[in-house]
Amino acid sequence: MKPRARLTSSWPLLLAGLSAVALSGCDGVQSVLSPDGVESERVWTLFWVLTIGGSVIMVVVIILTWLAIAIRPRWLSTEALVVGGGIIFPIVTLTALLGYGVMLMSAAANTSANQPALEVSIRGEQWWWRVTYTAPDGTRIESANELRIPVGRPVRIALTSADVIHSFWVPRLAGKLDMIPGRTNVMTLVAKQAGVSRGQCAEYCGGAHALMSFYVVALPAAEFDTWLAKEASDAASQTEQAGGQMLFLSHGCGGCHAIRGTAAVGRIGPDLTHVGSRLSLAAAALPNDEQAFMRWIADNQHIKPTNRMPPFGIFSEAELRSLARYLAALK
Ligand code: HEC
Ligand SMILES: [Cu+2]
Repeated sequence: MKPRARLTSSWPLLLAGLSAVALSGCDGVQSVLSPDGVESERVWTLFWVLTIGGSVIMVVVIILTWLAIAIRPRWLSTEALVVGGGIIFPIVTLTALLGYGVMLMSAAANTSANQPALEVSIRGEQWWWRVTYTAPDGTRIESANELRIPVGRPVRIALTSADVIHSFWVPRLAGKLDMIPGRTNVMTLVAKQAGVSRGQCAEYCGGAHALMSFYVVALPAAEFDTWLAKEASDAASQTEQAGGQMLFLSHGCGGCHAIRGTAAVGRIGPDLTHVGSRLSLAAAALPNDEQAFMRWIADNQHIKPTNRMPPFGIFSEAELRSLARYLAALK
């Protein structure tokens, strides 16, 4: 009996440990509980109002139930208490909460910032994100798998899908919004401070759904403008990477990928013009370094099963390395 006694006595400790582990997941780049945007702060407020309010009511109900069973006071069975607590109280509370929730969530996203929104369109594709910015002069700048936004300025994101239903969700910035084929859903968000947050497709969309993520980088406004101008430019020509570029152009990569400023103009896969400057590869499936480029090209079906790029087993180690060097240098 002894071991069991010891086990029982360590339960509280075990539970505390487990909840610490579980709660540590609530902090960080993809957490609703550390909001970084105007919209997500509203979600956070509503979450706590409902959680705390609901908990208080539950505790009161438990106490009343215990009273009813153990002590059976007379006042507990009066009609006034049954009607008041069972009908009037729920109707009033739920109506008030509904009104509060609707009011809170429908508050215009960009009331605080009186400047024109940055227009971005994001298209969900199995299993990555096509991101297109509209520059101040109206030109469209294509990128992929990462969103950069200016701090404090509203960003108006037009969400569409190329195939099935996906869902755009960056918990630290806003609630989720579905990307539905044939429809454009619009989300406006405002980042409150510079930093990196992580988003995830939140609607099951087939094989590699779990590996369809991305990073959002909020930059100070001036830094963002500089970055966008650079993103709009063609890929820098790199004489020292000519070998890698040749391999890219001669093995059909350009049939699916565009690298602006070269003969590669494919539109099936992500635009790679500045792929080396992104935080991750293949929709946050891999870090962004030479090793990852090599692994991705040769073995992507093991890294991200069912993704739409064929693995290229034809390259030698040296060829893979020079391809990787070329791509990593596309900043
Ligand atoms: C049949 C079309 C196709 C061909 C050919 C192709 N790719 Fe891809 N590639 C894709 C698709 C689709 C993705 C997105 C995969 C995903 O993340 O689900 C991708 C992703 C990538 C990525 C990651 C991009 C990012 O935004 O992180 C790199 C790098 C890449 N491909 C390099 C290459 C290279 C190098 C070649 C030639 C050796 C090549 N691709 C050939 C379709 C193709
Ligand atoms: Cu998905």
